[in-house]
Amino acid sequence: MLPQIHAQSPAQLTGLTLADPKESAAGLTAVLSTAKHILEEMNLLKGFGLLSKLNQKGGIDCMSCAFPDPKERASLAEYCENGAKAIAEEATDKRINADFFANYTISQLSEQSDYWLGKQGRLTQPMLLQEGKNHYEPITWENAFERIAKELNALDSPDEAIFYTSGRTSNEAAFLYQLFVRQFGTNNLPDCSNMCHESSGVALTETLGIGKGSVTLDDFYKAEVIIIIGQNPGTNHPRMLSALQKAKQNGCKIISINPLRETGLLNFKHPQKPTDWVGKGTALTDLYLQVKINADVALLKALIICLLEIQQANESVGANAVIDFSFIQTQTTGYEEFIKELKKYKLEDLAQASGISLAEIRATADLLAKHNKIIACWAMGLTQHKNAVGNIQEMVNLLLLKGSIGKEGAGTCPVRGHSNVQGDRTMGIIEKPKPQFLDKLKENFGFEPPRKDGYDTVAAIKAMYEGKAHLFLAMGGNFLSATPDTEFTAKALQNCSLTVHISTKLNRSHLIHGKTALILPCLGRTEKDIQNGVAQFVSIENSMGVVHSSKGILPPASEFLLSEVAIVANLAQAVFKEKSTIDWQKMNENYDNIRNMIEKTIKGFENYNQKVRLEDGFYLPNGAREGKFDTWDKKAHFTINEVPRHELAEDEFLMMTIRSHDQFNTTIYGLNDRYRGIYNERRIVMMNPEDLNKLGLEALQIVDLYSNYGGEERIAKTFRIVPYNIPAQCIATYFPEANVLIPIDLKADKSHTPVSKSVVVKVRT
Ligand SMILES: Nc1nc2c(c(=O)[nH]1)N[C@H]1C(S)=C(S)[C@@H](COP(=O)(O)OP(=O)(O)OC[C@H]3O[C@@H](n4cnc5c(=O)[nH]c(N)nc54)[C@H](O)[C@@H]3O)O[C@H]1N2
Ligand SMILES: Nc1nc2c(c(=O)[nH]1)N[C@H]1C(S)=C(S)[C@@H](COP(=O)(O)OP(=O)(O)OC[C@H]3O[C@@H](n4cnc5c(=O)[nH]c(N)nc54)[C@H](O)[C@@H]3O)O[C@H]1N2
Ligand SMILES: [Mo]
Repeated sequence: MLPQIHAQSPAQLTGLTLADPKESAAGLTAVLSTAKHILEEMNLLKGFGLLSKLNQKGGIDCMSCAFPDPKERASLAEYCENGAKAIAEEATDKRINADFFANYTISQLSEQSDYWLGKQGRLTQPMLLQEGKNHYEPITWENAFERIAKELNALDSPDEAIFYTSGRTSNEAAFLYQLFVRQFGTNNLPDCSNMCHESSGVALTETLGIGKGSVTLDDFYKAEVIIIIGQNPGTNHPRMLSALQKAKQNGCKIISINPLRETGLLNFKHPQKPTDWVGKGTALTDLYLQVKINADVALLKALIICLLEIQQANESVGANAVIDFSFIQTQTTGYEEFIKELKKYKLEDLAQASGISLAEIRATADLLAKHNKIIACWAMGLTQHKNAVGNIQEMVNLLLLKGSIGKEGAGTCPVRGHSNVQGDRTMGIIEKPKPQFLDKLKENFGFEPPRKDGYDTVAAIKAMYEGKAHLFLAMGGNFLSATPDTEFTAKALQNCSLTVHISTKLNRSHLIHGKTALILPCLGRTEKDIQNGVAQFVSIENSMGVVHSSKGILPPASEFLLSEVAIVANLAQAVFKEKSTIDWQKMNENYDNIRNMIEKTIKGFENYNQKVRLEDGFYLPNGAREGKFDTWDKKAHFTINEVPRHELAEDEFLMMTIRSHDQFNTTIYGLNDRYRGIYNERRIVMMNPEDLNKLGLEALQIVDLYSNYGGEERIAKTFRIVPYNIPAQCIATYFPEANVLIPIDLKADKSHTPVSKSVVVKVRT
C-alpha cells in the first residue's frame, strides 16, 4: 500500500497568544513588519531595491492586489506592508532544487504545513512524478512538453482536459493560453474568478451592462459617501487606505458594513508619513454597522425603506429630492416592481434580521439622504454566499435610487483580488465566452473555436471526480487548497491521468497528484524576462480598468525557468506540431506580437503597443461610467432580491472563512493576525462570548468543527476558541484550513461561486 498523502495542512496547534485588537492600521509597526519579512527572505539592500521599483511608473506591478496606483506616486515607497510580503515571498533567496525532492517523499512533504511548504523557496527546474513513484525527479523541458502533448492528443475529446488559471497571469500569457486551449478544442477554462468576483460580474452585467466596476481612483477623491461592505482593505488592499484617507480629508463620509470591527476600517496612520506615526491617525469610518453574516440584503432593504420615508417627509415640506426620480425615469427600468415587492417587508423585521438597531439604520439613511455622490466598495463578504448575486444587486438598487452611477464621485467598486484577475477575463480566460469573441478568434487565427460552454471551477472538480475529465493543467494558483470540499477535490485530482502545475512556489496542489504529475517552474513578475536577447515587459489591468506595463528587474531564480508565455508557446508547438495556423514561436520571440493580436481581437486595445508604453497606461472603455448601460434595453435595472433566511438551531453557527493579515490566499507568510490581536496560530475559531456561555464552552478550548449537508458530515479538527466581538451565532475561521467544511454543491445561484462565507457548522468538544 502506498503511504498516505495528506490533502490538508496538519491539524497541529502552534501556540496561540492573544492581545486586544488594534485600533489603528499601518503606521510604524507596518514599516517594521515590512523589514522583518524582507529580511527573512533576502538582504535588505536587494529588498529595498525591489521595493523602490514597486508600483512605480515603468516598474514592477505589485502582485498583492488589484488596487490601482495613484497618478502622483511617492518616489520611494508606493507599496504597502502586504505588498512587501508578497515581493519577499517571490524574490526570496531560498531555492528548491532536485536534491530537495530526492530527500522528501511526496507523503513526507504532505505531512508538513502549508506555511512550511511555502517557505522552502523558489522552484528551480521542471520535475516529473512517474506513476507509482514517491519522489519527483528532474525532467527536461522538451520531455515535459512531449509528455503533456502525448496525453492531450490521446484524449477521446478535448473536453476531457481542464485548464485552470489563477489571477496573476499577465495579459500576454493569458491571451496566448486561451488561444492554445481553444485551438486545442475546449472552453474548459475555469479560473480563480469563479471563486472570487464571479458574482460581481454576473450581478453587474445583468443590472448595468458591464461586469466591471464603474469608478476610477479620482472618483474616490470626489465622493461624498463611500460604503465599504464585505471587505477588509486594511489587510487585503492596504493601498486603498491612503485613498480613503485622502477622501476623508476632502470631506467624504465612510460607512462600513462588516460583522467584524476590522482595524483597517477604523483608523489609518500613513506608513510613509512619519508625522502620522504618533497618535491614532486618520479616523476612517463614520458609521460602523456590525451586520450579521449574510444579512446584507436585509440591511440594505431597511436602509432603502428609510430613504423612501425621508423622501416622503421631504416632499411634504417641498424640500430637495432624496431619491433621484429623474435618473430613475430616464435611465432605469424595474422601479415600480421593486417598490411593490419592498412593501412585503416590515422595517422592524429587516432590522432584526440584520442585527443592526433601528436607530443606527436611521442614522445611516439620514447620511445617505443628504448626498448623491456615493461609491459602494465590496469584496468577498458579498460575493461568497448562496445569494451573492442578490447581495450585489441590492447594493446596485440603492445606488440607482440615489442616481449614484454614471457621474463623477459615484458608482460601483468591486475591489478585485489577484492583481490581473480582471485582465485575464478581458483576455478571454472564461469558460463561457461570448460568440463575438470566438468569431474574432476565428477571423484572426483561421481556426474554428469550440462553441460549447466549458466547466467553471466547481463543475471542473465534479467532472474530474466523476471521471469525465482526466487531465488537469494549472497556470498558477493552488487549486486543491483554494477550492471548497478539500477531500472531495483531492479525490477529483487523484482521478486524473496527468496533473500539471505551472508555478513559482511549492504548494499542496503539487502533492495531490494524478497518475503522473509535472511541476513546471516559471519566472515571477519581479524577474527579467529576456526573449531573443531582448528584455520583455508584460501588461496588467487593475481593478479600475487601467491597463499598464510591468517589467521585472531581478535575474531569474534559476537558469532553467521559462516565462509563462514561453511555456504556453512551447506546449502549443509540441501539441500541434506543424498543424497549427498560429506561429507560436513568433509570439514568444517578442511580446509586441502578442499585443498586436490582442489589439485585433479585443475592443479597447487599439494601438496597444503604443498606449501600453505610456507612463500611466490607458483606460478601457466603460459604459456604466458614462451612464450608458449595455443591457438588452439599454437601461439600468432594478432587481428583486429575496432576503435570505438561515434557520439556525441553538447549537448551529454561520461560518465565514476569511484571510488573516499574514497570508496571500493559500500562501501563508506567517502565523499572526496582528490587527485582530491573534498571534502564532491559524487553527482558531472566533466566537461571540455570549454564545460560549450559552453552550458551556470556554475561551481557548480546543474543538472540532462539523458541517452536515445532505446527510453528509464533514469535519475540520482541532481549532482553538477565540472569544471575539462578532454577532451572535456567527463564527469566523481562516481560509484554507476550514475549506474542508464547504460542500462542493454549496454554491451561489447563477455565479456558482463556492459559499465560503456562510456555511452552517456545529462545534464539538
Ligand atoms: N494581503 C493579502 N491581500 C490580498 C489577499 C490575501 O489573501 N492577502 N487576497 C486577494 C484576493 S484573491 C482577494 S479576492 C481579496 C479579498 O479581500 P477581502 O474580501 O477583504 O478578503 P476576506 O478576508 O475574504 O474578507 C472578507 C471581509 O468580509 C467580511 N464579511 C464576511 N462575511 C460577510 C457578510 O456576510 N457581510 C458583510 N457585510 N461582510 C462580511 C469579513 O469580516 C471580512 O472583513 O484580497 C486580495 N488581496
Ligand atoms: N474558504 C475560502 N476559499 C477561498 C476563498 C475564501 O475567501 N474562502 N477565496 C477564494 C479566492 S477570492 C481566490 S482568488 C482563490 C485563490 O485561488 P488561487 O489563485 O488558485 O490560489 P493562490 O493561493 O493565490 O495561489 C498561490 C500559488 O500561485 C503560484 N504562483 C504565485 N505567483 C505565480 C506566478 O507569477 N506565476 C505562476 N504560474 N504561479 C504563481 C505559487 O505556486 C503559489 O503557491 O481562492 C478562493 N478560495
Ligand atoms: Mo480572489
